[in-house]
Amino acid sequence: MSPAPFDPAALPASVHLETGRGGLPVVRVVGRQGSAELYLHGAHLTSWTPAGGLPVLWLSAASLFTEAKAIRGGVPICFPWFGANPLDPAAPAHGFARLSAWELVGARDEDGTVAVTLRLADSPATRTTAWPHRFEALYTVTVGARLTLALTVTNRGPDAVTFEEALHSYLAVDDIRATEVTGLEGAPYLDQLAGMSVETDTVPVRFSAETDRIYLDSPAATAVTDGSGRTVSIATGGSHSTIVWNPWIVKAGSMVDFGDDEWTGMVCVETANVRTDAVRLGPGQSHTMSLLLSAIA
Ligand code: TA6
Repeated sequence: MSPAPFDPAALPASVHLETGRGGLPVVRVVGRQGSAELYLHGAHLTSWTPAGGLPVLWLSAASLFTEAKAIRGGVPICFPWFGANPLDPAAPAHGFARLSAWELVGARDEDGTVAVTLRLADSPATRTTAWPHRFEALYTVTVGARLTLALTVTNRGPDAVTFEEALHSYLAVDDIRATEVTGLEGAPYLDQLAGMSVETDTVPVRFSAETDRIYLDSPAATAVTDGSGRTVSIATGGSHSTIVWNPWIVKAGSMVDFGDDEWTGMVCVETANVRTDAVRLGPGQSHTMSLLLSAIA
């Protein structure tokens, strides 16, 4: 059952639907507990700043705000596949969700914490892709002193479906060379830069070159410390994969929407269900994947 049409005039005073960069519609949240920007293009969260704190998400200064391209930074939504599509080499990397126009279907401010819900459902465009299934996705961004992201996918078709998903979070760091990711020690990972070889680290993830790791059946909690004294903790629900990525110098220089020197200021720690952790839903079933970000200065 599709939700009742949402009346943008019913928005709380802390939520504004405006025209953002590139003329793309953006939901701007200015709540007592935190502020954020959420583009309808891709349901793309481009910024979150807890009240009295520093921005937690990284956004490239070279990002292209156009419907033809995913925004670089923030939290892209990868759905219904991760990376290249194995059935269709011409399909967009990381699926169609981050290239789609989502609709605003809900917004509420509860004591300064603001929740905004966007919706995407199958369409003639999605039904001609390598994943042609009937579905509804609801994405709720809850902006406060902490940030909660929750992606609920419902199978609206008559058959079971399997999909991959990732909340591809770009976190701002003081210097990637002084940054470490804890919580994944001892967990096996696929090294995407070494033919998907299976490796294990007994120490926190540290960075001295391009790093691209897929942890399957991964722990539910990680944390990022960047040498500046700030720690960002990531607690997940319904997620069994974690991806850790920094492009380093050469790959950063190869991306038109990524500044050549920006690689030092970001790390991706992605909350996901990919490869053998892909989600399988029977007809009418739903699945929610969530993450909770807390910044501890
Ligand atoms: O999450 C890591 C990754 O799969 C990397 O391999 C790199 O491709 C990154 O995602 C960014 O992908 P994008 O399609 O957004 O340029």
